[in-house]
Amino acid sequence: MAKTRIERSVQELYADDPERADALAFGRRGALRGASLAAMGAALGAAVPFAGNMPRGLMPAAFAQGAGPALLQIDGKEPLINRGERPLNLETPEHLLDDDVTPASKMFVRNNGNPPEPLSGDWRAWKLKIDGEVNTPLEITIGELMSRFQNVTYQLMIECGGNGRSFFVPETRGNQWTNGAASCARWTGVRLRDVLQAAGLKPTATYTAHYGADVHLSGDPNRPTISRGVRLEKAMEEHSLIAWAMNGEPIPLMHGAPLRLVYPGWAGSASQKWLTRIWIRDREHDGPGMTGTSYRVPVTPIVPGSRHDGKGFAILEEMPVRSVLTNVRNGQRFAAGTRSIALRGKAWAGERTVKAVHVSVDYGQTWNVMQLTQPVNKYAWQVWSGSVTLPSDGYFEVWYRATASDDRMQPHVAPNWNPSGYGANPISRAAILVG
Ligand SMILES: Nc1nc2c(c(=O)[nH]1)N[C@H]1C(S)=C(S)[C@@H](COP(=O)(O)O)O[C@H]1N2
Ligand SMILES: [Mo]
Repeated sequence: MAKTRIERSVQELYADDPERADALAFGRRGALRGASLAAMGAALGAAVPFAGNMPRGLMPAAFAQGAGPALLQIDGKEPLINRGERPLNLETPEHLLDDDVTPASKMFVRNNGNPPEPLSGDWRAWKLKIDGEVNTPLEITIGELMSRFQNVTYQLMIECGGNGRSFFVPETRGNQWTNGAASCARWTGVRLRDVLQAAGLKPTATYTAHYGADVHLSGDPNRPTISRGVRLEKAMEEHSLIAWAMNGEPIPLMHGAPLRLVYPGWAGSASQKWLTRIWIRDREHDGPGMTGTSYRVPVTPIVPGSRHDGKGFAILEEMPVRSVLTNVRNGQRFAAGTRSIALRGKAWAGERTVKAVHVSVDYGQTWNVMQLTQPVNKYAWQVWSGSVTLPSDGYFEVWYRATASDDRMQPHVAPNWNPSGYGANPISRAAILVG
């Protein structure tokens, strides 16, 4: 009879040394059996009905998140996941992405520096400068933007380029986001292209460069916290906005009051908050956030964990396909005898639409097709829903994955490892316990 010695709890071992835990639990035959199966069940808190399908080399979802994340509550917000206080970075717990339109109270916060002081006086007097490769540089107030150009409202995704970063192996530097550095609020403003056309683009106009009023952590007023830009094609896209309102209200301070850019579907870092200046350049912008490995990804795969200066990398633009589960939390318990669970979530795919969401509760042997709404406009997320049936009580993992209109699907592991950790969108997983 094969013997498996488990010298410490499986859970402890997974936390400490996942590879060794895996080798011990799965043994040479690569399947959970005998004592290791019992130990796994004990650690997970229930029998594992689909243990035979449990893949070796993948940490059980119940262990993957470690201890519950630390929360932080700031004014006007629900408690969000604390990803650092200086600068302030808050992640939305996945289950708080359940609203069709993300309210300000649940929106993730990503700051590279310190937000400016709250405005006193009329926010409509805030000035935006447009200069560089234009015929008529503009200095225009929000009030003038409102009256001179067509006002539009769209529901738009803003997603941090590093969303999902914590799924990279090995770990990369940067905020260890899970899936919650994403929002989909209703933004009101004017099209950037209308304003650029009013300024008159010179034939040399190639790229935008954005500046905001937040303050570099060093305190140096002349040092931008972040200054990214986009190719002119994206700036001229009809959903690229200069926005002054979110969900029908003035933009909250943390989200860029009183004026910000919104470039939906692309890395959120281009969506400059506290916007003061758009410099039109005759070449690719080279401000902080545009060089080295910052918002840049390998064109051909590099060795995970290797050092790289970013030479030959491409600028991160469109975000990849991703899904979130919003009505069930990782680790949630259900009453004994529960055999059907309703599930609901969101999915989005950068520039594209999502064409399918699939859910598996047996480690990927069978996939259930979920229902999926159409986006309310381009760049809005889609709502998925459906139900799964369970054969018995026990420990299960809900795996959910979206497929984009170009047939790209969330992969089994975070793809294209890169030093700063962009674009990680592996199949998402939530542990559930029945009984
Ligand atoms: N001025 C300024 N704009 C900024 C940032 C910043 O630090 N300063 N962070 C960017 C990044 S990296 C992201 S992901 C989004 C986050 O927007 P939110 O904080 O409103 O959710 O804002 C972008 N705009
Ligand atoms: Mo970001």
